[in-house]
Amino acid sequence: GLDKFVLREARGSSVESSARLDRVCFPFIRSNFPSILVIVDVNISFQATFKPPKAIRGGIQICFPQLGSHGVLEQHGFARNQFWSVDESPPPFPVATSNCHIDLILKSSQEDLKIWPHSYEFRLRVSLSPRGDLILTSRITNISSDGKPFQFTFAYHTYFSVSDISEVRVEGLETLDYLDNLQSRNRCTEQGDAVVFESEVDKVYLSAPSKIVIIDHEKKRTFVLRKEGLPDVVVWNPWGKKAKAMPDFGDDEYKNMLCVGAAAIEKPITLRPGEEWLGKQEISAVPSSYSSGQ
Ligand code: TA6
Repeated sequence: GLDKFVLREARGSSVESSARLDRVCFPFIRSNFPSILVIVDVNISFQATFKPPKAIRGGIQICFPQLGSHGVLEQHGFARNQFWSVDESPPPFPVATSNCHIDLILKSSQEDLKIWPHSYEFRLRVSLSPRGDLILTSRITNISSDGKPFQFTFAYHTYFSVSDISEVRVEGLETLDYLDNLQSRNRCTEQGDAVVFESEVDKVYLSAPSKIVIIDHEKKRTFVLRKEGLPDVVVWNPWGKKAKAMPDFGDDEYKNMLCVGAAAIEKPITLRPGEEWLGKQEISAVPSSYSSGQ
């Protein structure tokens, strides 16, 4: 429950009853266990704008009901730019989650309905497991009374903090098909025995396995990302030229970040009235002796 946590803005004060989600999620610190932040270690740009309605460059952005600019809505949809409320009495969870959690809720506002005319309830549970894994579970319900289904795409756009992008290796995506956003979303196939980074990357890997590992050799650390209900994986690094063009991102910050996030993009989710969808992402950080076969 809320009393077990201190939720902090990245460089601001504690959040009490409502908050913008990109501010709430990270850093996310259990009051009697402040090293959680170090364990999870997501990246927030030093140039990030903390003033609404601009989304903060970093953390884990909740992209709903659209990822990127592929649709009529603003980039990554409106959910990441909204104020969410603490959900005091969420309905029972269909999957087991840790006792150490907070529930947040977003409902369609009159403003949202003008641009996306579908009534929804979006419940997000942010949990920490006893060993420090960070688990995000989203439940989205179609509560329309018009009898109509709606469709959406979704991503946990996760900025990992890495020591040197050129030394990072991502395993689990090799040989998969992907949509390349740098080539008009052309469908291509990944070659090689892991994904490594030498230039700008902006890809959506399709039908990815439920476990992806991000190996940071220099920090001797591996992030393990596990997912459910989210077939795709977004991978993004802007590299130098794009970084320079982004006002809320330092010129060299691309060297120390990598976005890898569970997503549902290629095949949008369809929800009929009364239906609920669940999408989960879990991140663990383990020492680098870890091998992806474990
Ligand atoms: O990774 C998908 C993507 O849409 C990229 O094309 C890039 O724009 C990135 O997200 C960052 O999005 P943001 O809106 O945070 O600048």
